[in-house]
Amino acid sequence: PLTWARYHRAKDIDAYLEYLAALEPKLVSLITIGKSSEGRPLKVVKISTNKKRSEKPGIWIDAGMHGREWIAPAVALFMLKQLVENYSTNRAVVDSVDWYIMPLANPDGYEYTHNTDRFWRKSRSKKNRPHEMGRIFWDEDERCGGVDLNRNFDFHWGEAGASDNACGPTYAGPRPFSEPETKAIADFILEQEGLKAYLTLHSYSQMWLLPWGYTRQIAKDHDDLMYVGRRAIEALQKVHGTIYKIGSSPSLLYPTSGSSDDWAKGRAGIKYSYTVELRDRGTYGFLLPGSQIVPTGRETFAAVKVIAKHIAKGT
Ligand code: 0X9
Ligand code: ZN
Repeated sequence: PLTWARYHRAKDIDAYLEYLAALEPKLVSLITIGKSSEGRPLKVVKISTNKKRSEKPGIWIDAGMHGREWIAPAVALFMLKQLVENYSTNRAVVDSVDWYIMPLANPDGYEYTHNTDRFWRKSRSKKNRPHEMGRIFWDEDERCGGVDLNRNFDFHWGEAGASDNACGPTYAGPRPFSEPETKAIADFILEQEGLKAYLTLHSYSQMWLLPWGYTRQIAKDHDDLMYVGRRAIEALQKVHGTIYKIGSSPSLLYPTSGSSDDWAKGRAGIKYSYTVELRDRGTYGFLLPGSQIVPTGRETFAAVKVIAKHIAKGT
């Protein structure tokens, strides 16, 4: 059965989004922002108490850019549940902020991890190498399709920490925004006014990462991002004692370029841009048991509410 203790397939996730929209039509709108390489709809849930043009600050959250990181879409869904089904408890953040949540940014990669290769990371676009037209491949994988969506954004694309090897897991793609998924996200984000926070949910390692990823230099407003991020992980820790590290990607992990967090800040001008690496720290890694969905959802939502309340104050 569909429960919060299990990870769900793309079609069941979509069905839940439809359910939420039907449950609270005044609050929830479902927006299809494009189609994946394999033709799946790319869906964003907008939660807003005013349907018309809004003066409110906005927060964007995407999840599942990497197929194998199953906890991320599950946490995005859990937050949607809190915002919509438990609206009365979370009024403060629903009424003061417009929420844009995309639970499944890479539906093709996600489905591929369910039916073929549990550790697939990239999109599932097919490669077109003109000189290979007509060639018969040994098997599906020999073609080395797929692009790392988190290396495909048009900001310092193809520099440090991205691969130009189409067979590698961090392949940046043939050009920036070669993938319909990244292009759709970027176009949609640029159309919105008033976005003040950008969050992208990944796993694993329990880290709250802030720009820049492409350089070791700190952002001009690094202190603001650290201050708000610290308060977020403090709130997170209060729920179940889970400890997060905070800092930039080069200082805690490794540098990467063409990543969505850098693009959101550097190109889209969204001040509070973070990559959240959810549970755990490696005990289960990508195979985090479904029994951890609810606790991970609870603690992450506590942190996200700190960010939402902060942007609601208008600073
Ligand atoms: O490498 C990534 O894309 C992210 N880690 S993951 O294990 N989920 O793949 C980290 C990205 C952090 N952001 C930047 N470095 N810009
Ligand atoms: Zn990831």
